[in-house]
Amino acid sequence: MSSESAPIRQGNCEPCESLAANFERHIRNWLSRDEKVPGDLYYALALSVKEQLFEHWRSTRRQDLSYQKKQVAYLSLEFLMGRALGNMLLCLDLTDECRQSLNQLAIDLEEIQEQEHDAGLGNGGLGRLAACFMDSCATMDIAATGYGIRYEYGMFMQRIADGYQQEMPDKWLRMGNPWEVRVNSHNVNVPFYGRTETYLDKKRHIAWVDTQDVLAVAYDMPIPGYRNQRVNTLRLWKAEATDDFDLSEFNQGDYAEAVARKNLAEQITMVLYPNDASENGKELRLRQQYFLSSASLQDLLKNWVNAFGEDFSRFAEYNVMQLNDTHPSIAVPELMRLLVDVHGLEWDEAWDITTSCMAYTNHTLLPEALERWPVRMLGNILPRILEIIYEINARYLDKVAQLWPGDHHKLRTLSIIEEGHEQYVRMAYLAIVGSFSVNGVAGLHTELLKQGLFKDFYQLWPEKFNNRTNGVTPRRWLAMCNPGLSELITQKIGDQWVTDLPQLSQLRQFADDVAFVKQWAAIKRQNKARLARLIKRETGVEFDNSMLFDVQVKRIHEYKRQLLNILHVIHLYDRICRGDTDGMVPRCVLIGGKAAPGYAMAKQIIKLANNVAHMVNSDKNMAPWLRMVFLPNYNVSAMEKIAPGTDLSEQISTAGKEASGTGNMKFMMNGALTIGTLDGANIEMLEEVGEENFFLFGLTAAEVAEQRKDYRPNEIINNSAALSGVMQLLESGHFNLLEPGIFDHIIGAIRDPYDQWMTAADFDAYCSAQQAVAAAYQQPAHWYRMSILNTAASGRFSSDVTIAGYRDEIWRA
Ligand code: 26Q
Repeated sequence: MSSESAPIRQGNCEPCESLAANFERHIRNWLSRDEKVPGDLYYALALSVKEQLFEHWRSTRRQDLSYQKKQVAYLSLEFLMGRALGNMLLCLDLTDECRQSLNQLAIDLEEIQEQEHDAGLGNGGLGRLAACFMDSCATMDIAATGYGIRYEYGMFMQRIADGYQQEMPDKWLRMGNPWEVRVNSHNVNVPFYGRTETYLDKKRHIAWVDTQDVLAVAYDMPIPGYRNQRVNTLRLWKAEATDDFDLSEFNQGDYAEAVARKNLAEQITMVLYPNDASENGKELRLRQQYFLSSASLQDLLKNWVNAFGEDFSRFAEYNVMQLNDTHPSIAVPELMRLLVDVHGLEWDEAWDITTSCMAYTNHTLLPEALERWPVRMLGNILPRILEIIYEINARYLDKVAQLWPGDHHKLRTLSIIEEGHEQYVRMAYLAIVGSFSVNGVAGLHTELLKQGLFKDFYQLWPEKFNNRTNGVTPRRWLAMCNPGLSELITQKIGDQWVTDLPQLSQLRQFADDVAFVKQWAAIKRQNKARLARLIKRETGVEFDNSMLFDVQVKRIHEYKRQLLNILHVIHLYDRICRGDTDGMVPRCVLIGGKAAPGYAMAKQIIKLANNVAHMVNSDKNMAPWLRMVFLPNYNVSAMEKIAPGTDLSEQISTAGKEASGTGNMKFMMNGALTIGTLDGANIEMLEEVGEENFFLFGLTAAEVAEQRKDYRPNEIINNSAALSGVMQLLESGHFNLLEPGIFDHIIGAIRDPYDQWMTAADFDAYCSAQQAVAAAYQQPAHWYRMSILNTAASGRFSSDVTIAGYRDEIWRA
């Protein structure tokens, strides 16, 4: 390869021009104007940085297309990339050079970075995980391609009006996207609708005919590894109308109408569904899923055929597809269709290949979030795919019947098709049957899958099941977002931690070093000041960085229990009103996150947070003790300022409900302490850092399951002075004096014996843990010692560690 002898320094490969020269050329030629607007400067800089990548991007592509390595395809409906510029500069080691060149023009790099619009092509954890994985694969020299959708509108922008969430469209491409490259040569057609026909030549074939095809156009984004020479690709598909769309209408003279109708095809990639937990069953969503799956698999098969012709015997040796939840699981029957109908393989051979290539990651334990598609809808949109699903199911149920002879109940419960008034395809079952690997995303989560949701499948195929605890990339989530702390760490232990995060354990030896602790504390204070500026700008509320910064940011969901956090704030408010401030610590509480637009209870929780914040902040007596804000429009770039500036991270989900969590890891890396339940990856964080450095409280998953049988929240409330006080304030309408009744549902939910999230059950334990937090924060040496030990113990939660597990145990790449 031509790149092998190139200098290690990727950004400066001769004979390429320097970044500075390239940047000037872009400003001069491309912008052709004299006054320098920040948005244009950002665009020019981004184009220059992209050009620095081209050579290695091309050589990576060329190398990978020769199949010296196994190719990983990460299929995901979401890639929550956030901003790219800072990360690109970091990976290319161009940050300092770039800052200097800009300074010469009297331009501030940070101000330019703020011009970039977040690529918010995901809802939350699952989408951001995909982005972290892309970074780790490139850094670890794994030949991985991310396949996703180029939504015109990403995750909605959240505004708060009168305390309520309002959704605004996120037209993230309005100013153009300097990072993407449209590659017309990779266009493929994706079929929809039509019907199937059987025909015979040498053997029986099935043809899917009279389809309405949609053109998938590839837009590639570069994914550079950290200071190596690999540049992987994130390939996002855009839907466009094909030219032969509805030709008949043309001929009838309806030219203009027919052209206008092409918009229907383009709808497919118009908008990201802003739902992060419940399945919503919309036809357009199914079309998105199939569009992504089909376009991506056609692309992979095309690459293969280009290299090896129609011989697929070694395809599975060189290809693996990781399914990010069931969202792209329609890829299982689609690969069967392409191999059997298009490439002429026999069913058994195709099934062997499919089940040797596909691997499925599950991200949820909530039964209501499991995807199912009505058979009727699927059969209408994708008739051939439905036939293939039936065939897969019939052959698989034969095996089930052999294992449990005569057990009709088993057949019914294990079938991919759910019977009933309306039939459904159970996508998780399809994914499990079609994959060689099924993984959960944290230890507890995987165990609960094996014992609960997927118990029968675990009996059938124990060898398929494995755990891969999530991780986050230390490049973005420490090196880039917290330069102060990064520099201090590097001074002490060198810079190898950036690609080998477990090395952070060396920080333990400095936990009692007075000078080091002082530096550590000073950096936290600066980061808190930076966060306070953001909060002031966005909300007008002032946070004082000598106070404890107590933060909960994540999607708003009942199981995540933002409500428990708010009830605690009300309790503090109640105590301050009564003059009971013994052992209290001055505290600033920050809550942020988006509610799914159709999730009424989540929206009420946002309203409650805002109303409580308003009461707290407008009461003079509170000022020395308590501040609270709801930060609007929480997203990736906000988290880059939030995590470094946080003292206390709230990870307080009902045990057994949060599959893993990944925000918890970002906070830990940046030296926040966690108050949390035994849920998801919290359990493993606690294991790493030790109970003495973690504020643990609440019921275990097993206790939650047990107590649910006889849960009496009203008794719990009556027996708790603290919670009674809180309920009294809430029920008296203290926080909604001019809006009577608006919190009745929330109050009802807390008192409901069927409250799935058992907020009341954990309230007292939570308050006690918060008192322990307050006590600890009053001893700075002790607090910062714990803070250092948390960062030092966060090495295992690097996505590099996670990806090493995927690579060695699943992909065998
Ligand atoms: C499904 C059907 C229709 C429309 C939307 C959806 C949909 C979309 C996104 C359902 C779920 C999601 C996202 C789920 C998610 O983010 N799960 C989180 O995944 C993280 C990464 O593994 C975990 O850390 C979190 O615990 C888990 O909640």
